[in-house]
Amino acid sequence: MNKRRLSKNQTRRIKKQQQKAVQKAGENSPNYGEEALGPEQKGRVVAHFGTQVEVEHTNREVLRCFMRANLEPVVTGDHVIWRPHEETGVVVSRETRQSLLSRPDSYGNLKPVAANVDQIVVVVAPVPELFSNLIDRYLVIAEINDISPMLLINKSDLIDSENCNKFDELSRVYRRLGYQVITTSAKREDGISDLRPLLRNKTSIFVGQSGVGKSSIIQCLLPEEDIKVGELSSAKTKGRHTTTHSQLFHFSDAGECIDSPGIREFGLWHLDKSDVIDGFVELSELATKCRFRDCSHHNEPGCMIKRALAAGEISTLRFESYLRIVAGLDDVGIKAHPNR
Ligand SMILES: Nc1nc2c(ncn2[C@@H]2O[C@H](COP(=O)(O)OP(=O)(O)OP(=O)(O)O)[C@@H](O)[C@H]2O)c(=O)[nH]1
Ligand SMILES: [Mg+2]
Ligand SMILES: [Zn+2]
Repeated sequence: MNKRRLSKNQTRRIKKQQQKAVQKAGENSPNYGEEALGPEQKGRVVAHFGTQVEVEHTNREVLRCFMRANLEPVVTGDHVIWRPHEETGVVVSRETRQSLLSRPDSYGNLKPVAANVDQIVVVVAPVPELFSNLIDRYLVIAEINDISPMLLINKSDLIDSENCNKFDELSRVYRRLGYQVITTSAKREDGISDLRPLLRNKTSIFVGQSGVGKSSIIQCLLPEEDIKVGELSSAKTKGRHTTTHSQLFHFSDAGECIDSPGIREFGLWHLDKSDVIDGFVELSELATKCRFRDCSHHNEPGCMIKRALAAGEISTLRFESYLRIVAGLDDVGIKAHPNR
């Protein structure tokens, strides 16, 4: 369950956005009469395209569905009730969510990304180069939504004597914090058998920058699926946003994974300072012990975080990352840039 409390302003803003989305979906809904629709059935949203969704129902059959007018927005991973209409269907209601992963877009609107997700797999690679503190931004989102994160370093075939220190350090820092870190090469199919058991019985979403190989890894896990991956040339550039919508796939034994579109930026403007510190597992507990309740952890006496830093008990990189995220919190509505 979501353990954080939203401020009144945040709640108001989210409500307003939802109303807008409901209105938009309603405008695009066909107006079928009750008698034209078949009986109610259960299903799960496996893909989301603007105002339509793909719903998987019995026998893993997938059907394009419209939304009933005035229905709250649904996203990939949602369990829904739908009613058939000729070759299509209409989603008439949404079941309660166990979790919801949302993140703000570059215009400051909070967008739901996927629902009923248990695990966030943050994928990074030597190419494209990692946005500054992107991993920590994802970890904050995961921690405050109570969705367990893991870190996946892909393209291990591109790790060489020049960049290996950086990736060793990354693994060390995050393992020390208790996070699972795994290394793969989708190209050589290395590490895939280590990854597979970590995804069993869970719904995992693969997230990260465009071009890091999210779809390629899912293709290795599910060779029978036909998943679109980026052109070879884009591996050398920043990536081209090959995946355009979140899509849910099943593993043959148990569990699901969701491929999601790569991101360009990742603002955290919708959070406040206390949310951010909650997302830094090694800082949140210490912060409660600082002498001053409103300690900014800069220069105050009795700051436990400063003390732990001096004793080498916490990573300077992570602390700097925390400060940078907090410093960018006031950029509400401004196009947030990850390198701030
Ligand atoms: N060398 C190498 N290249 C890889 C590896 N995994 C993926 N690639 C290449 O990286 C490029 C991008 O891969 P995708 O799987 O499309 O990346 P993505 O993260 O899904 O990108 P978006 O859908 O745009 O978010 C493609 O050219 C892949 O062939 C790997 O392990 N090693
Ligand atoms: Mg992709
Ligand atoms: Zn402090």
